[in-house]
Amino acid sequence: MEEGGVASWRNRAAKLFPGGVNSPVRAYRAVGGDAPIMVRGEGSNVWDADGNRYIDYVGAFGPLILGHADPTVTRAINAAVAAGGPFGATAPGEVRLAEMIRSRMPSIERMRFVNSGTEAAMSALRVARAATGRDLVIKFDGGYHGHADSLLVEAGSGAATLSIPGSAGVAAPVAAQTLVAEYNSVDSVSSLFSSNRSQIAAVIVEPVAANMGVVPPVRDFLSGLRGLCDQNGALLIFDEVITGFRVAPGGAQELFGVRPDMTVLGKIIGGGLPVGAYGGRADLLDLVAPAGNVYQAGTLSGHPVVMAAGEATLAQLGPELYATLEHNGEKLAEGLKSLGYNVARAGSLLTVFFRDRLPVNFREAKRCDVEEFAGFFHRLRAAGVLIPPSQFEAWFVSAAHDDAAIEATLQAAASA
Ligand code: KE4
Repeated sequence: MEEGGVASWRNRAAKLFPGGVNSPVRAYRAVGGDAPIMVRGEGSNVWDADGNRYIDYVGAFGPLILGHADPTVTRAINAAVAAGGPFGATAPGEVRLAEMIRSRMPSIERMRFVNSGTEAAMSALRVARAATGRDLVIKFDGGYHGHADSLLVEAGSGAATLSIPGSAGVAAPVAAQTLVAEYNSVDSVSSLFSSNRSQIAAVIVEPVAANMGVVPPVRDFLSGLRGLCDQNGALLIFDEVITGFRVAPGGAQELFGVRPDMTVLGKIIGGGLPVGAYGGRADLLDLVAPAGNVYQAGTLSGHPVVMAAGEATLAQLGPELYATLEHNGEKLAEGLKSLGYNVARAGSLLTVFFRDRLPVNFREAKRCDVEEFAGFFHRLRAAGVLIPPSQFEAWFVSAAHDDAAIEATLQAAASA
């Protein structure tokens, strides 16, 4: 066990990192209370530095579809580490993992590995601008695609369609290149295309929104985006960093039968190690250096250990695994509903929303009672169940959450 308890580690971290964390959501600002210090994970459980065990629905925010410390993934990582590298050169693991991805997502004819979802999303937008010669892109209010400047924007006020910076440090002219539409509203996208004719390079969308809480696409939303992009000469980019290989073997694009021009991936394809990838039509990816003139590079892109973890993960994602994920997700969601909670679910992703009706967009999601959510969060935590510390995140159910874990979760929720 690491030396020192939670308080000691938290104090040391507070002196080193902004807010004491290496990613904001971990600081628990949305729910209050003391952020945890985790030291071990196994299956569906995590332990903090004081030895407290939790049933974990954070799952590192998505990568751990098999649960913590999957033995096969761990063995693959250990073997890859022992083999040396990275090499600053292509290695077989990149080829094997890319072939696995392409076999499951045929829209990804060619791809490039990077080291985070952020890198993947910003690179895909760069390709889209190069391919179309246009500068503007459309994202959705409540959609999150990493922290690249052009994606940290908020909807302009009122009629103004130009966005304003969503973070300090984002230059206004950069923010103005991104237009913000309303999720599940094809009309809001259509009007942006009409008022910005021939200027929009791409629409980037989470095919199942998971960063406003889980908000599935309404009928004809995704196909409507496909049609608008085709009519207006723009590219459709699916951000499948969360949904990829989770909501179906071929991701949301298989589940909903809509083929994007490019796809952004992350999380699961790295088996818990730092990864991202963007890919799609061959003619688009061949614009990327050194094949083309869109520059993008990365010292550790395609890292052999990351590729081995991703390969060992995807290799286990077969029909039985998806049946288990669906069983686990459904059992948990139906159990929570029977306790009176309002639950949105997409496979093994779910969110308990504290409002009378399930939201269909971020404007509605923001009307949730976040105070009530915070109370629910802390009562579950006290009962040994850890969910993401924000109303606007998804619970990540893994294949390792067996019936006992789910029943214990429901017992905790019954009195939360
Ligand atoms: P990363 O750069 O964090 O690897 O990926 C960014 C990203 C891109 N696209 C989608 C749909 C995402 O959900 C993310 C990152 N997800 C958040 C959780 N909602 C990561 C958690 C965090 O920021 O610490």
